Amino acid sequence: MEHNQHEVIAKWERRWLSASGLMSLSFVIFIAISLALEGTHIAQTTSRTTPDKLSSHALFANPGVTALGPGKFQVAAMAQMFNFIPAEIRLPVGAEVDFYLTSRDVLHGFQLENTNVNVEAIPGEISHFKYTFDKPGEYRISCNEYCGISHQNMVGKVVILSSAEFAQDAANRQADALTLAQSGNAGEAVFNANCASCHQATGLGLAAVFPPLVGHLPSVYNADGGRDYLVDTVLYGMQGQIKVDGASYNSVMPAWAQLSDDDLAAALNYALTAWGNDALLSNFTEYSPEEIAAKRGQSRTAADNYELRQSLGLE
Ligand code: HEC
Ligand SMILES: [Cu+2]
Repeated sequence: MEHNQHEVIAKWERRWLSASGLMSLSFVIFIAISLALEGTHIAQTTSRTTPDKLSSHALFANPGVTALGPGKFQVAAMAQMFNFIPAEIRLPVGAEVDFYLTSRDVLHGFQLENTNVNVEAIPGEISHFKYTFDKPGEYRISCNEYCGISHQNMVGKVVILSSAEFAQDAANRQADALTLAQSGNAGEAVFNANCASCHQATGLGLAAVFPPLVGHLPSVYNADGGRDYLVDTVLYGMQGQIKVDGASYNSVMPAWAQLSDDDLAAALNYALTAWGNDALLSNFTEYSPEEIAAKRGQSRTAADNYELRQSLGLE
């Protein structure tokens, strides 16, 4: 190689090296600027827990909004396949919020539209971050970490109301809760909040992924041992390959022990009688909360329930 050519190459090499050096430097500067001026925070892990302890956890046993003082709120939120609990967070404008976030199963994201909030929901860890909502309106929460087949449907929202609306809202919710409890529609509310993300509000499920409950659940109930099996399944989950109406499903039904006895009894009663299912039941008596309570605290697993299901003689 000629001496001259070598010089030229060395010159270009130096240019490229300084260009990439400058680029790295500018990235560091951008990060420093966003930390210092844009109010970017890094969420802190405040403590650890495990998903099975959440139902008795001080923060997560009753997830949602807690007023801490004038304009100050605490929100305990959980992510799970494939929704956020609570699905909707309602707060007054100006609310200074301490968020505590965890996951009940796998890694999820918690990204709040039009804000700089973008936090990972990590099973076993509780992330803490603060945000002040200065503008009224709706902020969508989306999961931005792929978490499974229905990941794209995993959304929630924060609704920021005027102070007057917020006060009215609280009064309305109290009244609603009362009518719901009186009219016996509690089961529908529990089902839609917890079960519909997979089995769908129509009970039709999702082809090849989540089994339908319409037209199917009564045959499980009517089977010998079916009534007990359903309680075990909502309390401890179920996993294994099953066939429903000729189609195969092989996924995970999560455990719902974190829901109260009343809620679980109501959800089962609803799913067994909604969508025309009631016409297919034989000898149906509604589940009572006591019946759910009596089956708690066992060391059953989702695999045990699969075995139990095999013994019911379905299909
Ligand atoms: C994350 C998705 C998901 C959610 C949420 C969910 N389920 Fe399921 N469920 C499943 C899957 C998947 C199966 C089938 C499991 C398998 O393939 O082994 C199932 C099975 C069932 C079964 C057993 C059906 C049978 O044929 O044995 C019942 C009963 C049931 N779910 C009720 C509920 C109720 C009630 C809720 C709400 C409290 C709920 N599910 C919430 C995914 C879900
Ligand atoms: Cu997710």
